[in-house]
Amino acid sequence: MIRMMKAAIFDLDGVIVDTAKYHYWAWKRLARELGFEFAETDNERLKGVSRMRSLEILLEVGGVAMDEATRRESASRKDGWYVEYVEKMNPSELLPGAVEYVRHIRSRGVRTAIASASRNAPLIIHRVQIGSLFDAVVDGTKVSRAKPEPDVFLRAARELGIAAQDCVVFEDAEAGIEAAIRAGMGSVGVGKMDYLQNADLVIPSFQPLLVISRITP
Ligand code: B16
Ligand code: MG
Repeated sequence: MIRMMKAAIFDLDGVIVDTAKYHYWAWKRLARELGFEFAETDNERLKGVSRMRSLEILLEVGGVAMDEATRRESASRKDGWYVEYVEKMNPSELLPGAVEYVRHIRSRGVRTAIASASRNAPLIIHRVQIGSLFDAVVDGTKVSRAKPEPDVFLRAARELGIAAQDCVVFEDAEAGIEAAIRAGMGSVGVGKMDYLQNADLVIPSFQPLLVISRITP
């Protein structure tokens, strides 16, 4: 289906910045305290999913049972460690080509938004100084149903005032591509084909799009 991109909706972690490593370090620390090791390969399963769902996956990996109150306390302890890393972030941690691409499409009149599962998205955006590049920011505090449900992208489209079919989502996680499809939007997977094969287009980074934007009128 050929569509006009009137709005571009960007996931944050894995698309604009790489905070996955900070999530990993903090979850790994929690796992150690609970008496097991959490491998980087298992961390792939946490990308794009909510904080509480991430904890569920972690506990599944470690074979640990935990009551609801302890789950809440553990998730918030992990978040404290994660936020310590995020507070030290700066613009050098922006992923290559992302900001240039956002600037380019904005100069062509495309509206832009961030749609992230993270409740820390506003802090990250502030630390890497990209707030002025987006017309709307929808984070994990604004929607109750996480990706792969389409809510976060539909809310972003509503805030931008653009119909879903005219939006294109940029995502690094399988759950995010699924959410974009369910929202009736176009999708660009940023990363490896293995996880993103359902996207309309998969790119390893923003660099190829920047090259195309330089050679097309
Ligand atoms: P928080 P995204 C997601 O960000 C991360 O990819 C995922 O690993 C994390 O569990 C989720 O945010 C929630 O983050 O604990 O900060 O609320 O990719 O949707 O930008
Ligand atoms: Mg992501």
